[in-house]
Amino acid sequence: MDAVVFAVGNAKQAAHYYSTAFGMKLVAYRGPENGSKDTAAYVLTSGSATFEFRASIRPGTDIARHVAEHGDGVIDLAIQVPDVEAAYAHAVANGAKGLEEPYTLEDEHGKVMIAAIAAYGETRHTLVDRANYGGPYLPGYVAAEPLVAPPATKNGRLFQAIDHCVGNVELGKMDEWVEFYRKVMGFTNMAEFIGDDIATEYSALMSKVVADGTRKVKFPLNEPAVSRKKSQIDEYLEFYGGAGVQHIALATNDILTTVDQMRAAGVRFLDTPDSYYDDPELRARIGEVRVPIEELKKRRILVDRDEDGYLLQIFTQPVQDRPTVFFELIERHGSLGFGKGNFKALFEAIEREQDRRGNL
Ligand code: TYF
Ligand code: FE
Repeated sequence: MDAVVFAVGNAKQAAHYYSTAFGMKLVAYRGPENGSKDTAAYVLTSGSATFEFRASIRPGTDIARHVAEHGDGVIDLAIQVPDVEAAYAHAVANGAKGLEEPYTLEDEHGKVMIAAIAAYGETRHTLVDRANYGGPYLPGYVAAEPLVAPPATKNGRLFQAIDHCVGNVELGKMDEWVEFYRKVMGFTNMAEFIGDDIATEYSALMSKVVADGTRKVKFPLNEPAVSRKKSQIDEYLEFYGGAGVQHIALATNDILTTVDQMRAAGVRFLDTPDSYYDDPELRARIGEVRVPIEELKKRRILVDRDEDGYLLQIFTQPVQDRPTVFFELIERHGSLGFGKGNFKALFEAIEREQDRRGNL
């Protein structure tokens, strides 16, 4: 993953939130002071994860329209590729809608090659080759000083990478988008999926995961399933105004400290009932993990084990007023999955929140 680009109403305040609550470091800026007439953009990093927050500084721009329509949300999942021209040509030849033909950006730090293709909804994938670039982000951006001191952790951050990025698409569209990632991007299906069986029982969604050959880029895709209550995916689609990015999972090596620090900074997480931790079946299934279950229970962190190992995970509440984008924190110990064993508890927690929002 190169970067996740968010369109927001107020990028200055978003930069502050992701600095103070997510422990990210402001590294670059672009705005009217350095030649951007219409937009302000703040770039923050945490390990290899890069987020850009872009806002309109005047009416009538495409960012202003995007935010008016969708609220704060993700406009671009930018991906690094070794050869932008070849990737773009392959994508378009296999049915992708081209948004920007390959071009070069250049400044005193070097050269970046860029192209862009359309993905689900109004989301795009920018294809980036920054192998010959040494600047803070991209040409056109200037280096910026961190807003606050780094988090008090061993390596001065709360997470070190983007683990996966999940998209919600309309009913009946999941397989079309899986095909898109297979043909256009050369991705393959990962084993984990939520099919009809799980959907009808409790989840009200179907899900498949596609990933690149290195498994560095992992994109689960959800579609709503028909159920008695409004699916959490339907709720997203209604409030976002169509398909879009649902959650970004952030990899941490110390999920206990990350959750403690984010909570202390005001981030709210989904709650999990005590019964989850007290269930003897769960205890037997997960066996020994690196901390006592009591430590997980205190923080409402979920745990799942499969044939390769285990993972710890927790989900934030939506991070804007609309019930749309949220984050996941994930600490992997061998497991390559997405927490299949937690789907029931997780979806029940999400449904409790939907009920609080008046879902019928
Ligand atoms: O990415 C995943 O698949 C897990 C589980 O609406 C998940 O994080 C799947 C669907 C969903 C929320 C979480
Ligand atoms: Fe996830």
